[in-house]
Amino acid sequence: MKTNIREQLSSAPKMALVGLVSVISKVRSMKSVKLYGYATSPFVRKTGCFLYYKGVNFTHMPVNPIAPDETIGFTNGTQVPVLEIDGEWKRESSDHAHWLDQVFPEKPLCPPEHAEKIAEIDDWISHTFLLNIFRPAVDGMVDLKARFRGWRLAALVSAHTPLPEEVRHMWPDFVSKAPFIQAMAERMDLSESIESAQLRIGLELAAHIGEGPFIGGFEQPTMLDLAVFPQLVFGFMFGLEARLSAADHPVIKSWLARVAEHLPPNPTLIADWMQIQNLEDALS
Ligand SMILES: N[C@@H](CCC(=O)N[C@@H](CS)C(=O)NCC(=O)O)C(=O)O
Repeated sequence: MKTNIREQLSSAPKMALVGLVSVISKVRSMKSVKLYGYATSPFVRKTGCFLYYKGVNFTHMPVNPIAPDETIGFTNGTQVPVLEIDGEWKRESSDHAHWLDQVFPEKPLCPPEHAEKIAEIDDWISHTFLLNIFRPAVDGMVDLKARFRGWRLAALVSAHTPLPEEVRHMWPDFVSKAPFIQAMAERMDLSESIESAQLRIGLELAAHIGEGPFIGGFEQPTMLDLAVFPQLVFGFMFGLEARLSAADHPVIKSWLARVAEHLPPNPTLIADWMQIQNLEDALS
């Protein structure tokens, strides 16, 4: 018994040293990760969800859309999201998924064995699903409902980077006239009505989920699920829509519940104190 205690006592400093060394090496291997952007951008929310899903510690660096130079001047551009890892930075949200997989291989966003199928569906997400989110802005936020939406978006931006009152008032017009939105308009089929485009894209999404459990029939979430999910819940959680309309489709509703299990309760980057409704309530 005595020997045991003595042995234990003599090994205690060694164990403490081993613990200390492992803490030091963890701290050393910790990367500095920053995500620059405003959370009203679907592309910023997408990269945000990549980081949340992987469990990577990161700092959200809010960018003021009317003064982007203050934060992302180092890129010589105005486009968000910008992901920075240990001082190196990249634009383009889909490229972020591949970069994150290289730096943090656990929980791959694009498992190599599925890369081809993922690239194909990601193309639909970028050029159809995400593009269509900007359709109301392209059509001009002219009716009162659309203007309320625009004002709420301005309030959400203001929660992080306060905008002057006049700017908030004019936000729906600013958004509609933004050059990048005008450029998107050129890639849209404006002959299809908003309602019919929304319905068609919703059905296409349900087809991509199919039997699931995740988009493309994959067993684990990938960059595809994380690109779509935050867009479908954002409006409901933050006061842009009263009901979670995406959950009207049973396939999409159960998929939303499955993806939600892999993310924090607020996966959108918008400050918690701006949240109006809980996703749990809509999915239960
Ligand atoms: N293909 C890019 C699109 C990013 C994008 O369009 N970002 C918009 C915000 S939603 C933006 O930064 N617009 C301002 C600008 O381009 O000057 C991506 O996937 O990251």
